[in-house]
Amino acid sequence: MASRLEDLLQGWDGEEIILRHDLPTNAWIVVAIHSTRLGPAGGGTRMKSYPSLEAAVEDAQRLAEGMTYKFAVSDLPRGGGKAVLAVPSGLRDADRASLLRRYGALIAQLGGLYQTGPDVGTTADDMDVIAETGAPYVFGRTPAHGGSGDSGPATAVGVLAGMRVACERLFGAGALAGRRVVVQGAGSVGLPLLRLLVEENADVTFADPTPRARDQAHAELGVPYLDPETAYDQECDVFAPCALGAVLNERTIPRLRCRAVVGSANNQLATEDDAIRLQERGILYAPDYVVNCGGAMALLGRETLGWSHPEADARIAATVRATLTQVFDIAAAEGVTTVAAARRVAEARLERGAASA
Ligand code: NAD
Ligand code: PPY
Repeated sequence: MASRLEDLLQGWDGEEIILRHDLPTNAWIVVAIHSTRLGPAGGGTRMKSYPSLEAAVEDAQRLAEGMTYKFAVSDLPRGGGKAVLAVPSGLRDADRASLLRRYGALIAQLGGLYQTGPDVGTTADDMDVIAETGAPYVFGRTPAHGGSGDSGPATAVGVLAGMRVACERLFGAGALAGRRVVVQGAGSVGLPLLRLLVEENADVTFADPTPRARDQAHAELGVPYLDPETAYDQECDVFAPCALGAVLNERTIPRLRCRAVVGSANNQLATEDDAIRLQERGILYAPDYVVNCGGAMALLGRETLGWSHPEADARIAATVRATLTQVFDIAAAEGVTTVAAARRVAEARLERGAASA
């Protein structure tokens, strides 16, 4: 009988999985290349502890698939990939740095097949370390090391643009002033998103279980915070998941009291059925990869295409607006979920891009 790991590897529709055990730290390195139809695979490096190797492989696979669609809707010449460093809990700083250097050497060995950047659990400083051995295939280094730095603010620009489009659909006007928005997670995307929403005079609250993140956002912006457990139950116009994946599921969707979901988290839906659950509840869902492409666009645009910071922000807002409008139009005209509509838009661009490559 095939093991669960074999099932995951054999059942995946992506191109390649590179799996390496790092003996000195007992970590697993998983590089998932989902598609190179539009170009070399790009996607960040996630570092965290997983309950099992299988869970790490599955996460890398799902995240890499999301990157394929994200680049397709961003009209950037990259395919989808993602790496997971599944580390034992309590990894010491020196061990962490040496793992990152060995991981960089693996990226260099792949010779450009996979190009990385930050994701949950890694920062611009970590990209500097990975680039010591992994250059030139590392995006998002610190500005001091020649990179474009934290991609969170650029991602927030795209999420804000997505919220405007959703509000236009629901209320006939995209202005966010007075709109009640609940932001789940005040990290590298959530905090700059909160800043933008406060500038727009939105009526914002947020939740974050990490005291440092919560206190920073509250002290800087004066916005009220919620118990993270109650975030789903808040009556609001827009719920913005900016923390974890799989937060929209059969347990949370019945609790939601929002009109729309627009957030940055990758893989927000636990299963495909959750798109139908949202539709049945009349909640307008902005598919994650359509609205969270800002970080990827800024990293590649600023580091390989010569975009200035303001140019990147303008392109991100315009791209999210155009794609999300198209997705909502298809969903409304054909009665399909926004997830199915987004998939169709992305697949069409993949076909077109592959044909012209
Ligand atoms: P981050 O780690 O900087 O921030 C996440 C925050 O969420 C942390 O402050 C954490 O304490 C908080 N959090 C954890 N569990 C929570 C819960 N149950 N309720 C509320 N808050 C909780 O991560 P990030 O870079 O801001 O990314 C957030 C999400 O957006 C991730 O899913 C990431 O994959 C996705 N994303 C990020 C970018 C980017 O540019 N950073 C781009 C695309 C997608
Ligand atoms: C994401 O948007 O989830 C990313 O992983 C961003 C990214 C894109 C390209 C290289 C590295 C990171």
